[in-house]
Amino acid sequence: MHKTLIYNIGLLATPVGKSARGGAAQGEIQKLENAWILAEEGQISEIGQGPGPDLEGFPGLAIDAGGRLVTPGLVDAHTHLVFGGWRENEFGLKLHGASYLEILAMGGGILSTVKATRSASEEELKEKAKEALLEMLSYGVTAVEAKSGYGLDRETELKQLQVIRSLQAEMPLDLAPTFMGAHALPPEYKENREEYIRLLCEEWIPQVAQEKLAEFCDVFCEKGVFTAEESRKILEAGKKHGLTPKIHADEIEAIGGAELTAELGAISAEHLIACRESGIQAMAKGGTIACLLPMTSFYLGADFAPARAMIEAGVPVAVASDFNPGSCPGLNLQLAMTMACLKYRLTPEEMLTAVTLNGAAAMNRADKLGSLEVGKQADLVIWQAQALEYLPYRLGSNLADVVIKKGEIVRVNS
Ligand code: IZC
Ligand code: ZN
Repeated sequence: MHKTLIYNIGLLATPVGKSARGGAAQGEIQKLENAWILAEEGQISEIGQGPGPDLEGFPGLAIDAGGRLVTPGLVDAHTHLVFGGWRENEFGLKLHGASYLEILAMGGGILSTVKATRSASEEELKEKAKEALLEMLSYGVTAVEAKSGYGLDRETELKQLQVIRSLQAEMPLDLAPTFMGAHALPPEYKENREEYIRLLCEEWIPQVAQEKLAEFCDVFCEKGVFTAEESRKILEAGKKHGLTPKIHADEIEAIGGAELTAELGAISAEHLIACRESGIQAMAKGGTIACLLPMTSFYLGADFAPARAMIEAGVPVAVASDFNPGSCPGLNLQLAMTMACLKYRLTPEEMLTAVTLNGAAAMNRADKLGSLEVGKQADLVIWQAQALEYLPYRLGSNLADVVIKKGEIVRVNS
C-alpha cells in the first residue's frame, strides 16, 4: 500500500465537512498546531498532533513541512480554461472608454475568442490549456472547473469539452467540465435566436450529456446576451438530461438571473456583482452557492459583489478566478484571496472556506475535496507561511511551496 506522511506541520488550517458552509459556519475552520497527516493510496487515513508515526523505516514518502502552514489544495470553481488566442487589443479599447458589452455588441469580446477557438486544432487548445493548468498548480490550485462556450457551434463546443476530458486523463488536477454553449449568441444566429436555443436544448445538450462530456450546464444571463426566460429554458433542458445548473448572473446588470436559482435548484450562481436582495434571498432559499470573482470586478473596474450580505443571509460564498481571455486574463487565485479579504471583507477563515470547501461544493466534489479530513483526497499545499493571515496579506506573491495531489508531490516552487 502506498503511504505518504506529511509531518512537522506548524499549522494545519482547514474547513470541515462534506458540503458548502454558509453563514457563521463559513468562518469556522479547524486550526491544528504541530500536526501530521497520513495518506494511503492518495486518501487521508489519519490526522494527528505531536510527533506522529515513526520516521525510521517509514514505508512510503515522508515529507517535512518545516513547521509551516498547510491547507487543502485550492479549488478554482469558475474558469473558461479552454480558448484560442488572447484579447489584448480590447485592453486598449477599454482604456479608450469602450465597455465590455459595447465590445461584445461590435462583434469583439467573446465573439473574437470564438473565431480563434474555432480555428485552433484540438491539440493547440490542449497545449494552451495545459500551460494554464501548470501555472495554476504552481499557485497551489489542485481542482478546477472548466467551461466550454467559445465554440457556439456543435463541433467546437465538443472540441473544447474533449480537451478538458483529455487533460483530466493527463494532469494532476481534478477537472469539472461545464457545457456553456449559451455563452453568447453566435453571429450566424443573430436574426434567429430561437433556433439557436432550440439547437442547444434539443440537440447539443442531449449529445453532451449522452457522451458524458459535461456535468454542469451554464448560461450567461446578461443584458444583451441571454434573458432570464431563455436561461431558464436552457438550464431546464440541461437538468432534464442530468446536467446540474450553474448560472452567470448579475455580472453587469441584474436581469433576474440570481432570482432563478431557487426554482432551478442551481448548484451555484456566479459573478453576482449587481445582485439584488431578491437574488440573495432566492439563493438562500435554494441552497445555491454564490461563486464570486473579485479579479473580474477589478479588471472591469466594476463594483465588488455584496459578499457580506450573502454571508449574513446564510448563502455559502466561494471565490474563484474566472480565468478567461476577456474580463480576467489572470489565474493567480492567491490574488483573488487577497481581494476577497480586502474588497468583500471576508475574514481569512471565511476566505479559506471560499477557495477550498465551498469551491469544491460548487463543483459537486465536497465529498472528496476541499478539506483535510480522514476519507478525503490528500490534496494539500505546504505554504511559505506560518499563519493563515499571511496568505492574503502578501499581495501578489506566490507563497505556495510544495503542492501535493493524491499524496504525491506534483509541484515544488522553492
Ligand atoms: O470571454 O469575456 N463574462 N463571460 C462572461 C466572460 C466574461 C468571458 C469572456
Ligand atoms: Zn465566467
